[in-house]
Amino acid sequence: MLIRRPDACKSSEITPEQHYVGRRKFLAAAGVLGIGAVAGFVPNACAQDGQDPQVLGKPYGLQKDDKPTPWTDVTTYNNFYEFGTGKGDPVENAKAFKPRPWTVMVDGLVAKPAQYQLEDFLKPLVVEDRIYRHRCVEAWSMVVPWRGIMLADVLKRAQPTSQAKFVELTTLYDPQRMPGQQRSVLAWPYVEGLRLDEAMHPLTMLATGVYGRDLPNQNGAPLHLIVPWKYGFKGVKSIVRIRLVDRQPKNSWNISNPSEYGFYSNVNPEVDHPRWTQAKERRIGEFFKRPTLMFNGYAEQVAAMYAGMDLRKNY
Ligand SMILES: Nc1nc2c(c(=O)[nH]1)N[C@H]1C(S)=C(S)[C@@H](COP(=O)(O)O)O[C@H]1N2
Ligand SMILES: [Mo]
Repeated sequence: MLIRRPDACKSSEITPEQHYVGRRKFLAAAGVLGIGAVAGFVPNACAQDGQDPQVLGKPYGLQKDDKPTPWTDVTTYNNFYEFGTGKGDPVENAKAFKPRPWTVMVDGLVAKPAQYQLEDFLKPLVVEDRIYRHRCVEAWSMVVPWRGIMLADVLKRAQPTSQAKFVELTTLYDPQRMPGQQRSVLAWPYVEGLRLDEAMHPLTMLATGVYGRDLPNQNGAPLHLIVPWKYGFKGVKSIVRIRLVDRQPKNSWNISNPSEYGFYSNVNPEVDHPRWTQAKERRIGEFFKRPTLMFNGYAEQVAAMYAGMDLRKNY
């Protein structure tokens, strides 16, 4: 199989098969299938350090014409208000941010609450590369090769009690290190929540990387929640606390503007934002708009969780 690389990119040691399945899976798949059985995505942008970004991982819910959004777009077009409200602000203003050392607290209604150093938090858990669709509430979208752990594995380790019904996830609060927090654009720290079944869903990830690399600061290093059937703002960045609670948590966007941002925030082309349509989206890097899909294309996997709920009321 031929992999064409942009000339400016150095070739790397990885094989085409590894592009597709990721290193760990590759070893297993190579044994079972024989090498060379699968097609790979061609990396379509060069990383700033001159190495190829690796499109690793298994695609989840991708449509026929979905291709990974170039590394450069994924890492320079960001929403991260702690580092400014412009799309280009986070990559500039988060340069000096140090996401190590980092501590994560898992507490609330669990049998085993604990505060972890990031390395200990991650060490026993399975890391996977997964390509997901990503839809922002602002009607643009991307396709992103994330690397990360499953939130379900984190929760199982903590052992939620029978009273636990929701999970609340919180960004670091440190206005010195996150200068955007010196202005009251949002209720800081940024908080998001999921119902326990949503948090336990096998698609729900905590990203630790993208394109096979450690997560850049602007993408929410070192831990960024990824819930691919919901609008991007549910995906709280730079998480320091995961708390199990018995009531629906208050989420930052809902606090600042309840009529525009609900708790569920499921991608739904039939429920418009009060100020714009959600029926279509602009894929970053493309000119023509695409129709938005129910649950961002993940209906088959997640619709059952919302059976019987009025999704206009629970927006
Ligand atoms: N702490 C925090 N998390 C955040 C945000 C933010 O401003 N602060 N923005 C959200 C929004 S609106 C989106 S679309 C995604 C963007 O993630 P990305 O930059 O990795 O694509 O992060 C979400 N998580
Ligand atoms: Mo967003």
